Amino acid sequence: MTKRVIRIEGMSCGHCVNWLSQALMRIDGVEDAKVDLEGQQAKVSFDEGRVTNEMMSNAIERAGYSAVEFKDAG
Ligand SMILES: [Cu+2]
Repeated sequence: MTKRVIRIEGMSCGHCVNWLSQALMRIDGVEDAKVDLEGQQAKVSFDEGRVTNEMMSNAIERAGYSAVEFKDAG
């Protein structure tokens, strides 16, 4: 399982957190998504063989936010 931290722009409240975490969890191969409003980021655990940064970025965009940076989180 790969963990990556995604820096997000556009979240403003708890609804954004729930909405975005659902959008990430709906991706096939995503195991867990912890969205942090204060830190404006999401920590996602996923199967690297099935999920790409582009897929996550697209899901984030479709939910109404922007993915501005991806960092490996070990
Ligand atoms: Cu909101």
